[in-house]
Amino acid sequence: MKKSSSLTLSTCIAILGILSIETSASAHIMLQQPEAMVGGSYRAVFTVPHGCGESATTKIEVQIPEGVVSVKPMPKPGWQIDLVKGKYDKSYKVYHGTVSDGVKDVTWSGSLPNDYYDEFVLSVFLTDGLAPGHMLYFPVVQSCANGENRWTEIPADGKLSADLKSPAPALRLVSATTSSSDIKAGDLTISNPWTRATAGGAKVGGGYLTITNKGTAPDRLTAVSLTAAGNSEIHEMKMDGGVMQMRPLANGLEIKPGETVKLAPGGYHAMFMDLKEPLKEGALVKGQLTFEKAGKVDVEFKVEPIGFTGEKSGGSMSGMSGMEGHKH
Ligand SMILES: [Cu+2]
Repeated sequence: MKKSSSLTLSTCIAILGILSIETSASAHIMLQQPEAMVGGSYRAVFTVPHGCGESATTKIEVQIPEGVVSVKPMPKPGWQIDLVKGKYDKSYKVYHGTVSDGVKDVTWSGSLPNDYYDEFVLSVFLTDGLAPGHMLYFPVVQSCANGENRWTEIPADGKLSADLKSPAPALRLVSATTSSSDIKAGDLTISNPWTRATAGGAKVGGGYLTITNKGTAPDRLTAVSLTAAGNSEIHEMKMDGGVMQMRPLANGLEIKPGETVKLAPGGYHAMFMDLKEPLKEGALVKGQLTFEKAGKVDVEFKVEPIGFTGEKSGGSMSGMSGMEGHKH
């Protein structure tokens, strides 16, 4: 082959051809929301991007893995639904009681031309029998007017679905927000109090945590304190004329029944002032929260590294720079 600085037309076509084949091969049947919490319900949306080669899809069969219960398919106009029910390997706790049998296989029959895309939806419950941190696989058999695709391959330990030709749609299981380190105070659950390490003799810091109100009445966070700080306030950050501003919440922070309020960089936070000593990474610093109804609650703020922005960082670094420019 002659070496040339510009690609010939046939080379372009060849490359484009290869690309389009690779694109269609990687367009697997997948779950739209690839992560869910165990011990809760989950809306499993299977996306079907193509048929078998050029052939129209006529059937989508989803096999329900053990530990997934209360399976209900969403009806689809033009598609017939068939359920296969049976006994589970064991019984599982659902909201009110236990179940030991149910839907194990769901099939939609209809027609989806290769040129079209569609979604097939199941409402399910992910029982506590499932292990957070692991992947859960929903094997799918896609039948077409001509042939079938078996999306049933499950990676061996330490291998990735991406390495497989026809991987089963996968769901990453995560633990429910309630962890053993959560603090309960009446109807409130307080989780993950943290702050940031300070450097260069900084006298201010931010405090962050999550509060959930599982009761039927509102409560209010009225004060925060930190043993290492001379003074602490509850602040909010707001955009004001295009500038991020902080201000103390004179009446504290309301936590409505059934709601979760997050104190996080870029939003509500505790403002620790007149720090008596630097906050050292890895340390636990004692503090206290005061609620109107739940009363005083002792907490420990974990000191995270400088620049830490919380588990879902995103663009919340702006919260930090705003804080550094904060004057009292
Ligand atoms: Cu502040």
